[in-house]
Amino acid sequence: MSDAVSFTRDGEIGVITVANPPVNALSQPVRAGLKDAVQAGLADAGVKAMVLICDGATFIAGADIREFGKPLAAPSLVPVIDAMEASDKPIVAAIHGTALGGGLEVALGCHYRVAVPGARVGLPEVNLGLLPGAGGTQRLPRLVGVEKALDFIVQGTHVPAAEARRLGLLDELIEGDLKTGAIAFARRVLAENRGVKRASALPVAPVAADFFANYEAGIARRLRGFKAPFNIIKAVQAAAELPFAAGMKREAELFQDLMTSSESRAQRHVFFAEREVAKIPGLPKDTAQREINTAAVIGAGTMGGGIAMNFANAGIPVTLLEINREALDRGIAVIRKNYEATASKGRLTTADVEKRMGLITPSTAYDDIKQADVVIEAVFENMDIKKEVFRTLDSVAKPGAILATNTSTLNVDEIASATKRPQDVIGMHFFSPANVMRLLENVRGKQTANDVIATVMNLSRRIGKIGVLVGVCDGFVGNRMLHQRTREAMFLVEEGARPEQIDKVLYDFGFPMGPFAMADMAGLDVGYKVREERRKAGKIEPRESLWIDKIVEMGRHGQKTNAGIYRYADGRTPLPDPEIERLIAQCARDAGIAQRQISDQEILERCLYPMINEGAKILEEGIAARALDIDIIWINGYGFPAYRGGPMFWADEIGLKTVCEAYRKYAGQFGDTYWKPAPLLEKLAREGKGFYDL
Ligand code: 3H9
Repeated sequence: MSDAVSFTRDGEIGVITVANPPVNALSQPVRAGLKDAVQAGLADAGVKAMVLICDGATFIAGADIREFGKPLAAPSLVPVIDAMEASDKPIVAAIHGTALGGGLEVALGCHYRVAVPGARVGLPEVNLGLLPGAGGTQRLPRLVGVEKALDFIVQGTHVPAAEARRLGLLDELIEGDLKTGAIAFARRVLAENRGVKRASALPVAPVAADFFANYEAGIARRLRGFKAPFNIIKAVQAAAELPFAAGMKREAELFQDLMTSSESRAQRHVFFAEREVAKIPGLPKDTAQREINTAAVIGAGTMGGGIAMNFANAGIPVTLLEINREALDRGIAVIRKNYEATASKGRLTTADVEKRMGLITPSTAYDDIKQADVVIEAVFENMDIKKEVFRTLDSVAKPGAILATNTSTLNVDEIASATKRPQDVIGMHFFSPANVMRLLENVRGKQTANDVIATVMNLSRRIGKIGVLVGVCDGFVGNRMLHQRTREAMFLVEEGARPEQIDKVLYDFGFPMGPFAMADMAGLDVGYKVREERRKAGKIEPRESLWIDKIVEMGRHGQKTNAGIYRYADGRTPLPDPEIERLIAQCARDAGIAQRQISDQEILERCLYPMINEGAKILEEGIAARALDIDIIWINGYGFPAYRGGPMFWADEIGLKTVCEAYRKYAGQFGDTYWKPAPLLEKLAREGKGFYDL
């Protein structure tokens, strides 16, 4: 056998044990070991049945993703599973932790499956831009039916054992010791002469002729741009229409098609990047952490309320502080309404709602937050107000409490300077709606202590967020790059592109909506106020685009006033408005700009390349430590399509030379005020390298 797989005996039951930490992935030694173990069991006349079980925290969590993209060392997984299924001695998969992807496919190749109640099973390959390529698309429909199998594989969720048992995917749930229970189950199979139950031999229950076309139509909009869900439908259709062997062949072709696709390359990159962001360069893994048992949030507005919900959801008691009693009551009512809406969709029980509400303590007195381990300020975005709050926090918070600001634009160091403990101050920039959006930009100040950073990064994970560490600068990483896109989009409109054309180009690229539809949704008055402040502070842009401000001055603030850049007949569908078209044309004339036809390609380049260039500056300045930090921010906070891997990964895919050449072209056309490539971008392009070669 191999070190990764062992074979022992418990009387007439052969026990195959996989031990390949951390997640028992199906690396080559595991595949080879499984093959040998089954052969050993078959060769041993004393063995009548076998149990497959795993050491460590989990059952096999899938193929070894690190082996992808390279030639696969033999044996490949399919023949290993086929050999297991072909065994005439029953094999029982004993599942704990998670049986995922290739891991579940191994279990589906076994004749029986038992699991501890806390186990979860799933075929999450879709999240890596793949499909289950070791028989999952062929065996699962035979066990649970076509529709359930499709939902299971297209959604890629980790399904709890009890539900998997109901679906018919598991044969039994084992309370108590899994190994003992699984061996007892195998003995029962023998005693009752149940024989081998091969999933591949089961028929597939027929579905309506238009079932697959309808299924595809049902997901087409939501999953546009992703390739894997559509290949999955084809593979499951093959299971329904072809004999098992032919279906397996089709599955292999569709799997290979995905494996070599740019979409899967990007999604695999995202899988590792999401884990990598938690590892901070220069911050030792064993950095001590502060204990976080209680939290407080200052400000019960939309943001503060959403932030408090994250703590309650994670079971951490949180005090929500708001000086104004009415605002506090309103904030608490909104939180309750949010929870009740979730409960009405069946995603929370009434008891859960009460439990979470019970974890949120409303307060109007700073005295009540004296004992909080972490305090997050979410008050109005104004430096003087924030400083005032931090001065107060400095005087009331217990020593060692982490003092965080949710600012999205202001200088964290300046906020920290209002305290005598800048080492305890950090930014925690949540994205709206704060209880939904996964991204958390954690902003390290000049003096933020290492243990504060380590604690906040870990806390992000505890409250279900993906925390990315960034440094202090105007707009941090996300908004600083977004600013570039917004500026060019406004210029493009002035030069003759229609707002709806720009929105469509970015929507088709894969963003959930275009910048102008988004601006109308967020409210145009917000950006207006920011620009006003900037102008008052004397920060005048070399080229100012005034048309949006004119729209705001007409009282059109976006969706909430039923009119903004677009008009809204039904309150939410953006419709182009001839009045706005005339206004834009007039603004262009006033600015001496001749309007022209603008190609979709120019729109894409001018909206996205400046973001990449800004990303290069952000890396040069050390505001983000790695390109992957930027990519994870954009995917989780701004809807950059995961199947393109994030702006920096995408830039590497198209080649930095291409980006640089476009910069030169636009500098020739518009001057280099906004079209000067960052030194890092130029250097990498010259060297034929990408951001991920750094
Ligand atoms: C597949 O199976 C294809 C087949 O259908 C077809 C074959 C022909 N491989 O997430 P964690 C690493 S596709 C390699 O932090 P958790 C991970 O990078 C696969 N490495 O832990 C991390 O490394 P590090 C289908 C893997 O407890 C460490 O393990 N399966 C793999 O929060 C710990 O991971 C999946 O998509 C892997 N498959 O969550 C499952 N998985 O410490 C993917 C993890 O160096 N995995 N690593 O940063 C997961 O969903 C979670 O890791 C799991 C544990 C739930 C298992």
